[in-house]
Amino acid sequence: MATYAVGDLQGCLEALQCLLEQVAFDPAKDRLWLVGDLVNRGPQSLDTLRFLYSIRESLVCVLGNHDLHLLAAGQNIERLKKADTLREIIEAPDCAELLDWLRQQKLMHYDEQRNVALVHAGIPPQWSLRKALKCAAEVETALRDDNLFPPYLDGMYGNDPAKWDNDLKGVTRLRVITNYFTRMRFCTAEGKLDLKSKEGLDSAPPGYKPWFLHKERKTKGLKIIFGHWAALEGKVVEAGITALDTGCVWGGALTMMNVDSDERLSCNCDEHGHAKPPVTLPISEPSSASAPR
Ligand SMILES: [Mn+2]
Repeated sequence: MATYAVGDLQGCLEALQCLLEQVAFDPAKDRLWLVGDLVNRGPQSLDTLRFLYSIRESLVCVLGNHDLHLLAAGQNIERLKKADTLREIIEAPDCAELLDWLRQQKLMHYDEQRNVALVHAGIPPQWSLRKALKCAAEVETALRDDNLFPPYLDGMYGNDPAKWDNDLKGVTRLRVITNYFTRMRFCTAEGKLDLKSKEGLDSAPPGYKPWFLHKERKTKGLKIIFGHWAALEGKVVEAGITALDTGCVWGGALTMMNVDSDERLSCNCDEHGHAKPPVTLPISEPSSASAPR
């Protein structure tokens, strides 16, 4: 029995299948942790969701911003934007079943035995593990509650307020929690968010740092696995912190790690998010030759 964590899928089902084959993943014995952003932008959002649903008993899944956007579009299709590739899901005959399952997923998973947390974007520096779990649970409760679900999705969008305050109430409170767990990259030591910069470590606005690099961060000692930030290319040198989004949907790769050994493997993708045929070295054929798929 092995436990693997995989980066943002964004509808790149071929790459996921390629990695599961490489480790001979057995849903009856093995476990797969997903950092969220299961769908959108990539080529096979509906098929990806259907596949994950079929092995749901073997999954631990936290929600990303694109997954929440899908849930919101499921309530109101007008929310779909031009770049979204989610319409096929909304119009599928099994949409309700798939989104009902998605709604039950968490914002944060904590494995006590391993002392590992799984989140989509991160945990703000000013929150302890306990605080983070409490706040995640507030959103998870709203997601599962038929009365709270629609107003939560309505009020979820937006960048303000930029910073947590214990006195925040209602949908505003849930919006800040959601932004921390699913959209954060750079923030101040006090947790004030900058949601505009999306590039690498050196693109921090003055006074801001990547959420995991603040000296005062209260979750030091906890292992944290996250996705969302493709520009990091999976390269983070900070004790306990593992970045798994290597941009498969943007012509990068899908990365998977064994949660216990930290061993990583990846599947390269083309610019449309399709898995590239495995490269065999030494290359004896012209590099332009691509095997028919
Ligand atoms: Mn994301």
